[in-house]
This record gives sequence, structure tokens and C-alpha cells, in this order.
Amino acid sequence: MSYSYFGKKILILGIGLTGISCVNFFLKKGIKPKIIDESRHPIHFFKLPKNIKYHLGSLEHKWILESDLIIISPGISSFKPILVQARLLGIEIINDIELFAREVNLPIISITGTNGKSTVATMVEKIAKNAGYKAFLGGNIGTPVLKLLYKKADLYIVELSSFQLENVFTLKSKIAIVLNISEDHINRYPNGFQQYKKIKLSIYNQAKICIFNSKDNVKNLIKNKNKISFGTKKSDYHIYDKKKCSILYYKNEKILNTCKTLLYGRHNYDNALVSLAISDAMKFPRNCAIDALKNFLNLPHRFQIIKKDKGIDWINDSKSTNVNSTKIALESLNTKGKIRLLLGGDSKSANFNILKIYFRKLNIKIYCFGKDGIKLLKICKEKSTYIETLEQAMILISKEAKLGDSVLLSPGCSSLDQFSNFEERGNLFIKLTKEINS
Ligand code: UMA
Ligand code: ADP
Repeated sequence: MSYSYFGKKILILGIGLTGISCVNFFLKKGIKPKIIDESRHPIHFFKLPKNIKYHLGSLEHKWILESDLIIISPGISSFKPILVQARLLGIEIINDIELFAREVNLPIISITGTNGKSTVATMVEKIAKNAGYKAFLGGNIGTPVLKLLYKKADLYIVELSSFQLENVFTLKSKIAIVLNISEDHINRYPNGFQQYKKIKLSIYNQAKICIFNSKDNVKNLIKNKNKISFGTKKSDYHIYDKKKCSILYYKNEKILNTCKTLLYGRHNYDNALVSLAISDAMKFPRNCAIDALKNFLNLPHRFQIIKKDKGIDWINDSKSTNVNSTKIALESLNTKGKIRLLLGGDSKSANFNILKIYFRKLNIKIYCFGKDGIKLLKICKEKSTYIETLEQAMILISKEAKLGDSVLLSPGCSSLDQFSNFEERGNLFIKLTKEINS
């Protein structure tokens, strides 16, 4: 079905990467939308094409209520009262992913999950390219999907956050996958975890092949018949852990020994397994997948070893922005000495109590920093200390760390209280690590 936007009053919410990509999408069609941002000084404002009507500083109600179609950016909650009102009045609210889905006739591989999306999406991109396909990756990873429309592509790989799944209605993925579901972004959803989970699972609506994690107990919630499982020993794709190495299997068939890869962290074996499942479902040659996975290096800021110096490991896991990724990082560490964990930032109202048991049993010291540092200190007071900033915590660690220790930045929180993004936080950790060790 081809959609026409001519004659409609189109309003875009958010002058960020997404909003700008939407403006350009409509301009290419010869349509001039309007745009709103609640900030008075949106940082991407300078990218807004000239002659576009904009409003800054508030969600201008008049513009919202007189529009026919609203395109909302992921950072803006679609549960804001004025948007609820607009919807009740019959005003259509969609997002850039919906615009993209309406335009595309090529295969789309859609990836969501609480953790591991960027890693798996990048693994799949590398495999597809290795197999000779023109594969383009976009979405939550950083490139707005609408920018991909103008590439000469064979297929698309789309990383989707729960925010980006909120206003999508006609996405027909060739393959859809939810990597895992645990608590995150609870401050965004009025009805809590169940609402977050339902939004994540909506990725399977209208998908041809659904790949799911058996550990999430979601099989019966997926209506599509074509399902592939991974995760537990009984799943189609599973892992057998031996003492040193792990073996990736499809049913009874051995596919890959992780000792032949450069992957760091047990959770990345899961990510490689899922990528293999996607690759097989796309019918990419196995050798292309194995080859790409053997050479895959952890993405920056994702459980990335920075320096092994004076017998101390320094690990940058700044992309850990929820409690589950910190838990996984602690499970993945194999340390002779003490773990020195940097935990903190904006906890987004999450419950951190699942870490209690790890803090109790591990040889660990927790350095709590940032906006919710004091709250985090309470998880295990006797092994924790509060320090205002990451920088101050690193100075203290430089005095305390001993041979055999691991220093782990896996903050479990959003960085936005003290940094502009997780990259800035990770880069500061890398810089300080190098200074301490120079
Ligand atoms: N804004 C408002 N009102 C609000 C919130 C924001 O007016 O209530 C305005 C801001 O002032 C700003 C604009 O909206 O000017 C920013 O829009 P945005 O927050 O949607 O950000 P974009 O620049 O469009 O980036 C978005 C994603 N951001 C979010 O989901 C918050 C990017 O994911 C994504 O890479 C990009 O689209 C391209 O698809 C980032 C992210 O943090 C990396 N994702 C979250 C995560 O991974 O946990 C979900
Ligand atoms: P996302 O795009 O979903 O945020 P990333 O691949 O960027 O995922 O990784 C984010 C964080 O989650 C990092 O701390 C990383 O070490 C951790 N992580 C990666 N894969 C997994 C997984 N399969 N399960 C749990 N945590 C993971």
C-alpha cells in the first residue's frame, strides 16, 4: 500500500536526530511539516532546514490539536496528556519507524531487547556484509532509519528501543527478535514492567520469522507460527559451557567454539548465538557467519577491556544503563582479587535489589556516584562508599587497587545526570585509566 501525505497538516515532535530525519523525509516528498521542541535550545537545532516553521520551549497545544498527523520522537513520551487528548480526537500519531515501514519493500531484520541490541545488530551487519549483501544498519544505534531509505540496499537491520516500538503499526519484518526482557525505563511507563514487556513483544506483530529467548517465557505470547528459540539447553540454538570454552550449537550440530573467537564476556556468546540464528534464518552461508563472529571485537563501552596493567584489569562497560547489564557484567568477571565496581548515575527509578546477592557473595567494593549514588549505597552499605563524581572515584581507586583486582565501570544507570551520553562517561573512564597507568 502506498501512503500519501499530501494535503495533511503534519507536525513533528522533537528537533533531535529523529525529528530532523523526518523533516528531510517530508521535504524530499515536496511537503513542508512543522516542528516543535520542548527545549528552548535543542542541540540539533542548527541542522533544521531553513523555511521550516518551528516552535520552541513547549508542546504548543494549538499546533498539536490542529494537525492531521503527528510524528513523535522516541525521547518524548506518547503518554503526555496533550498527546492522549490528540489521539482521542482521532489525530494520528506515529513515529519514524512507521514512516520507514510504509516505504520499504526489502527484508527488514528487527532487533529489540533490554540489552545486547547494538552488539547483535552489528554482528548481523558484519555477517550480512561478509555474505556479500548490501546491508544497512540503523535505528536506536544512532542512525535514524529514514536516512537508510536513500541507500542502495539489499536488506535493512533495525535496532529498536521500546520507545521506538510505541507508535509503530505496519512493520512487517522478515525476522523479528527480542533478545531478553528485564526491567528498564520504568519511569516512562505508567503501567510498569508489563507495559514495557508488551511494547517489546509488539515487534513480533506481522513478522515472518520470530526468534525468541526461551528464558523469557514468551513463546505462548507470540501468535506467529514460524518461531525459533534460543537460550536454554532445549532451545533450537543453545550453548554448552565447558571449563574454558563454550560451544554454540544448532540442535545437535556444533557450530562454533568460543575459544576460537575474540569475544569477551559470557553474554557475548549469547549474542553470537542469536546472530547465528538470525543468519541461518536469512539463509546466509554458515562460513560467512562463523568468519565474522571469529573476528568480532566487543563494541566500545560494552564490557571492553581497556588495559591490563600491573596485574589490574580495567573494564569499560559504560553502556550498562540498567541493572541487568551490571548483573551480567558481574557474572562475566573472573577476578582473582577484588572487584572495584563503579556504579551510579540516574537509576531511572529501577529496583537494584537483584544486585544484593552478588554484592554479598563477591569480593567487591562498590564506588557509588552521581545523582542516585546515595540510594545505591544502601544496597550493601558495608562494602560501599559514596563519591560525588566518577573522576573522584577513580582517584580513590588508583590509590586502593591492588594486583589481581578488576576495576569495572558498569554503572547500571543512565549517564545523563553528569554526562551528555554514555560515550562521554566511557571516554572519561578510558582517559583516567590511561593517566593512572602512565
Ligand atoms: N524532547 C522534548 N520533549 C521531551 C523529550 C525530548 O521536546 O519530553 C526533545 C529534546 O529537547 C530534543 C529532542 O526531543 O531536542 C530529542 O529527541 P530524542 O530524545 O527522541 O532524541 P533523538 O536525537 O531523536 O535520538 C533518538 C534516540 N533517543 C532516544 O530514544 C532518547 C536515540 O537513541 C537514537 O539513536 C536516535 O533517535 C536515532 O534513531 C539514544 C537512546 O538513548 C541512543 N536510546 C535509549 C536507550 O538506548 O536506552 C532508548
Ligand atoms: P543495547 O543496544 O541493548 O543497549 P549493547 O550491545 O549496547 O546493548 O550493550 C549494552 C549493555 O548490555 C552493555 O553493558 C553490555 O555489556 C551488556 N550486554 C550486551 N549483551 C548482553 C546480553 N545478551 N545480556 C545482558 N547484557 C548484555
